[in-house]
Amino acid sequence: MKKRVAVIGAGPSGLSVLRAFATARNKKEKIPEVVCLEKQKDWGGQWRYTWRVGSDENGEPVQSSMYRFLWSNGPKECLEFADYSFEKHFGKAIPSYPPREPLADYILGRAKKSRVRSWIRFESPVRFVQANKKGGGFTVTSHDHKTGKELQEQFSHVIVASGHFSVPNYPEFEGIETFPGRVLHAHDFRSADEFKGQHVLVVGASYSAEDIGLQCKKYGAKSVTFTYRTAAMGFKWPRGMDERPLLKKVQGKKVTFKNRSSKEFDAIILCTGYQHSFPFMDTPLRLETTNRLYSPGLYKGAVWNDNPDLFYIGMQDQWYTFTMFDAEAWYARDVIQGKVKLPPKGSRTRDMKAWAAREEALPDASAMIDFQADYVRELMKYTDYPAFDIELTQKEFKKWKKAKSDNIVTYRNNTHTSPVTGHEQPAHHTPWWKAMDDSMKTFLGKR
Ligand code: FAD
Ligand code: NA7
Repeated sequence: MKKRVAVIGAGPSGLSVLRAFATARNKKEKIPEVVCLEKQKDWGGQWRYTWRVGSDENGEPVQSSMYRFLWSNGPKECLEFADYSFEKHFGKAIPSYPPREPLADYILGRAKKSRVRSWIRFESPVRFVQANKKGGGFTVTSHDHKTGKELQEQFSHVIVASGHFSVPNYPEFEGIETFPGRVLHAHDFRSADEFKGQHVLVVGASYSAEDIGLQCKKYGAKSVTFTYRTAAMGFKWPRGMDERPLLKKVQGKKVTFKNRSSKEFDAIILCTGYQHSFPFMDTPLRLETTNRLYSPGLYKGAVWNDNPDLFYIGMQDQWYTFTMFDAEAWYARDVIQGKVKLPPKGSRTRDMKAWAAREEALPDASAMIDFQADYVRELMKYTDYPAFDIELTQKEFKKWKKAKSDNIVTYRNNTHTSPVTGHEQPAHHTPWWKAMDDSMKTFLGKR
């Protein structure tokens, strides 16, 4: 079968794949036809903010879980593209924790320079991917919303880059149906100022809970109470914020917790994570996993071990993001290009088991950071993805973790050093807690 590659999704992971092929093309390598099928009207994935919740204009499920006033929750230096620095994009060094808009501008800035937009078919959700019974390759069925037609096409390779922070995990709690206020999942949270003057209950103890809770307080909620299943986040929260064990039952406005305390709330926000959901993949090709650092079934975290013409990009729990997607994309590209030869299935399985066993034994966050850094290093060994100072990013991640535990409100005022240019980045003109305007103009300008 002639090589022809389908990429599902034009978010950061899909764009990394397109960049990888464009880089090979620019080096005069012969590359196959690449067709990126994207369900939305435009590129950017999660970073394409929408006011919509539920369905988009075509009736497709809304992808983005991002909200107004979202600022990077980690130092941008730890996600910086090795082949396209922030300084190159903005023409100057910028503070380490940008809001969504400048970050989206950076991601799309590289995509535009890659000259790959013509490879993307927008408003084309993939409905089904099936391995062909004879002759190899895949039959990919997609729907073209512009023509209203369904399309069946043949591809030698499929790369799934459809993200995994869009399908909410909704737990059930006794009596929650009697709650008179708003109950929403983080996926549908759009603006913290909606909760001004309210007593807000946030369920969950991870990134979304931490950030959405803080946002609500920053924009005027009267109080924010977090409720955790396994362990409290344990930060030193500003006044009016506290953490309690998991809620036990809801009776109207009153919520009772496992430690028998109770409180009345005006709104409940479920920050209870997301499901990896690939209903469009035929069962033998479907990744089934929770949010973990080494996804089962994926050799080198990216190649479907049972059929190595299929790849999944960006499916891990993420410390590293864009750099890791790049490392995976370059690796997948070179497998497809025949430059990286895969070992037989038995050795691949052994390699996967070793990584999974290492993941199981990780004692703490610092070890997880090192694990994922080693994973990125491992992939980079095989390709020409440009070198960058990974060791520095490990240090910067740990500095960030410490700063958060020292003070959850001020960590975003810190500065970090770029692993690409080696330059320390400047401080922002306004402390994050006081920075209410998250527009790119204000962020990049002077106060
Ligand atoms: P996505 O961004 O989800 O993109 C997937 C793309 O696939 C979308 O364009 C979607 O429309 C498309 N798609 C899905 N299904 C189909 C289909 N069937 N057919 C065709 N197309 C399809 N990361 C950071 O580095 N820093 C941060 O500060 C940060 N903050 C975050 C805050 C929130 C609230 C969330 C949810 C995530 C955050 N992340 C952050 C992580 C974020 O997920 C990644 O940065 C990145 O967006 C992942 O890229 P992706 O391409 O894998 O997935
Ligand atoms: P995560 O990191 O997957 O965290 C999900 C949280 O939800 C976690 O604290 C879970 O508790 C909690 N959870 C899940 N199910 C339940 C039930 N049934 N009851 C109570 N609590 C529950 O998702 P996030 O949305 O925080 O982060 C995902 C991405 O979005 C991340 O990359 C960010 O950058 C933004 P646990 O601790 O497992 O007991």
